Amino acid sequence: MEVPGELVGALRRARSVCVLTGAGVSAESGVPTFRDARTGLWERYDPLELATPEAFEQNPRLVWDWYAWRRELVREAEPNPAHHALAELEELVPEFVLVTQNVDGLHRRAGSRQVVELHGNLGYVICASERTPVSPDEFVPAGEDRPPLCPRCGSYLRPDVVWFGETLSMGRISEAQAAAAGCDVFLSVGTSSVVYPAAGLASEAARSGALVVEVNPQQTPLSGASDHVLRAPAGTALPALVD
Ligand code: BJW
Repeated sequence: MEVPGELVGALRRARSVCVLTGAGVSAESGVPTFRDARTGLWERYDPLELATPEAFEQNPRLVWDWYAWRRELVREAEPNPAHHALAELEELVPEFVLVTQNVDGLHRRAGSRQVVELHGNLGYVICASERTPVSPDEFVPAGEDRPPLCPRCGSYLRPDVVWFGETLSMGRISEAQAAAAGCDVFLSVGTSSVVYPAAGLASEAARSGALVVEVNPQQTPLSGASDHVLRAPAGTALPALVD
């Protein structure tokens, strides 16, 4: 695919690059997005209604099973050319931060090192009350209709992810904001740009004078405010950008 010369030049000259990714970057690995076509458990339940503390309160086993299903899906998935291109870009730029909203861990598996997982990682489990990590060999089974329990306090266990209405880790959001505000080029890849605070990072970058680039086959609220839009799947656009 054709990449605008100005964009290629800006990336070559960039001292600092910040990338924000969303579910679309993993779509070509077979991991469903949140707001696109539905497969598997997505057919019957709205993912946006399951990713809430209210859903966990009302039906903890359903939410636990949904994440167990996704964990399995992700375990079997492989990073795609978009993940690999971003890992390669990190090696070419003096300062590079990859901020992801994804909880699938595929960026690290592709070799990216400087990764900020804004919404957590579904590979880890925490106690819903204490918020401390619990490893699988410590899980206390609680029957078929409830999630496993914390070995220390007996509360339900839950995935270590950020649901709607929950606050993000201060450390992670500060790191992401500093990277966005300090970069020369900001790439927004495969995100619908509607969930905050992640969706605000592009405007922070633009305010500081960064070139803002969107990679997404569909229009989003960020499209009109971007300096360049690559209307293509990330697995096509990112390798073309990096080569
Ligand atoms: C491709 C492609 C291909 C397809 N290549 N692209 C300010 C204003 C208004 C509201 C708020 C605000 N601040 C906070 C809020 C409330 C709320 C919020 O933002 N709501 C909006 C929906 C309005 N935010 C929060 O609650 C956050 N907490 C917070 O801010 O705390 C303080 C606070 C609380 C309450 C009120 C005010 C302040 C927490 C947000 C946590 C989001 N959690 C989830 C679940 C994570 C765990 C899990 O994975 O299960 O995060 S929800 C879900 O959305 C998930 C995603 O990370 C996130 C973003 O979705 P994403 O990645 O963009 O995916 P999609 O599916 O939406 O888009 C995919 C895109 O890919 C599409 O555009 C496709 O076109 C594209 N695509 N194939 C490239 N091959």
